Amino acid sequence: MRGEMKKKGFGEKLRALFSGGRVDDEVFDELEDLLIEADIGAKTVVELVDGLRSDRAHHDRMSVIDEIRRVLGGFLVEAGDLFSAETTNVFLILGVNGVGKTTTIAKLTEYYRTTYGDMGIVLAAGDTFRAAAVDQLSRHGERLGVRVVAQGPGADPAAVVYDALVSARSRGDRLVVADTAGRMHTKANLVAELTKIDRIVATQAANCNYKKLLVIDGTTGQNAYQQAEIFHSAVGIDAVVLAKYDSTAKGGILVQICRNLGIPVAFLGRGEKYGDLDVFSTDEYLADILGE
Ligand SMILES: Nc1nc2c(ncn2[C@@H]2O[C@H](COP(=O)(O)OP(=O)(O)O)[C@@H](O)[C@H]2O)c(=O)[nH]1
Ligand SMILES: [Mg+2]
Repeated sequence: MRGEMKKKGFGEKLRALFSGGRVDDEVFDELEDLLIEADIGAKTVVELVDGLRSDRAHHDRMSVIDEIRRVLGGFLVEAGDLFSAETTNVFLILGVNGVGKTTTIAKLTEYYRTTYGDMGIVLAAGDTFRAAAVDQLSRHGERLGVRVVAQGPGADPAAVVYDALVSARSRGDRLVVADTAGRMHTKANLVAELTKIDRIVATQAANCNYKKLLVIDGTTGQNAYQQAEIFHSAVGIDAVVLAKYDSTAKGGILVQICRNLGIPVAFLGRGEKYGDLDVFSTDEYLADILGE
């Protein structure tokens, strides 16, 4: 797989860096560059490498990797299980156009159905901006055998989510997963749209387990961080899903998101098939990016 090879690249570069047996300032400079390239964030990288430089104990590859693992592991946060068996769950799926929201919704449906059995899932076609978006979600719903609640093009997304919630309640469904448009025409506009939909859904879902999941595109690096900042300050994000992790070496952005914004990570999207979604595990993720 192309993505696997790229990701291994980081671990392999680390290995190459220490292959000469010497660990001097130049090696640490190159390590700094490598970590910056991986989108871990300048602040974390400088602290980490300064720490390594000043501690004479870190003079071989394994001790350096262990220290990187320890430091990054201290910043990454697992979201854990977002689903509540006690009540109706409403998951609002947010993110800018093209990051992988609709695909993630299909994968989440598959994941929760597999994990909790047939507890009743309904999808809300809240991306009402493009007719094609409703069709795309409807096709997933058909294939997965779950209901999709939709209204006409241009409908108010909050009204669609509300309909889906009412319908879920009347049928005893336990999970509503709602798509959104995430148009990034202007930041002010996006924030206004987000706060409106959040306010309405929060009111309607007052007794529900209401979670806001932000999908980010793993191939976009620093851009994904800026999106997380905007969405988090607008509505408060409960957890991040890193999509397209199969085709990127840029997964380091999660360190910045966890550390600076305090948002935990729920899932990694690793492909376009329904099963290509992994629950985020700090240990597995670090083993993956460090190539160990
Ligand atoms: N390789 C890969 N492609 C993905 C993944 N998630 C989504 N995509 C693709 O990214 C494109 C945009 O996805 P979509 O779900 O429509 O994004 P949305 O606009 O945010 O709803 C589609 O071509 C998807 O097949 C993933 O985890 N890995
Ligand atoms: Mg979509």
